[in-house]
Amino acid sequence: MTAAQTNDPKIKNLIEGIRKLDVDEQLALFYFIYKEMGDSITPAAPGASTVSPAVADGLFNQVKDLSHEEQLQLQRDLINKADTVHTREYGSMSDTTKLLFWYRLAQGMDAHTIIPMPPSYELSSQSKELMDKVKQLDFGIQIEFFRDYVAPMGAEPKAGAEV
Ligand code: 45D
Repeated sequence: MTAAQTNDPKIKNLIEGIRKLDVDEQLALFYFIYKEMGDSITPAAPGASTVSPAVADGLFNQVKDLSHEEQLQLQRDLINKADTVHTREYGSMSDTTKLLFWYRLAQGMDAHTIIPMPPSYELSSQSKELMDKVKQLDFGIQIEFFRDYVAPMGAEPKAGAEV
């Protein structure tokens, strides 16, 4: 379920820049952005009415039970749009629910139920530049940017009851 993508050129350029990074670097950058945003992400945000916490948690709980290596692979699969049971389930979620799912993953990393970042991981200078640009966006635009970034990830859900 992918809503219309923004036409805001600032957001488009940023997303294009990020998608050019390799998958692991995208994951790392996304985590650093999460860290940077910290407490400004609150589940009581304006779009909260279009979010399905039970759906996000349903997928999150499945991921939590995987091995660390499988958890990392699943996140790579989402970015690579690989077609798996999990990425199809992801693809069936609303865009804001996808965002909540990523937020849960990041929280899970902090709680060590999800594979954490290697402690010495350093962002490339290219990623740091992108991060600075994200930081300069107004909060509302940042949210729009995140939503557009995570919306096309994963795979299309199959028709009918099949997942
Ligand atoms: O070994 O309206 C590497 C809601 C290297 C509410 C790695 C919201 C190799 C409703 C690949 C780096 C809250 C949903 C390992 C709004 C290696 C609403 C691992 C807002 C281990 C607006 C890297 C939600 C890994 C928002 C595992 C704004 C990286 C949510 C994982 C924002 C990175 C969420 C992850 C963000 C990043 C989540 C999981 C920014 C997640 C970022």
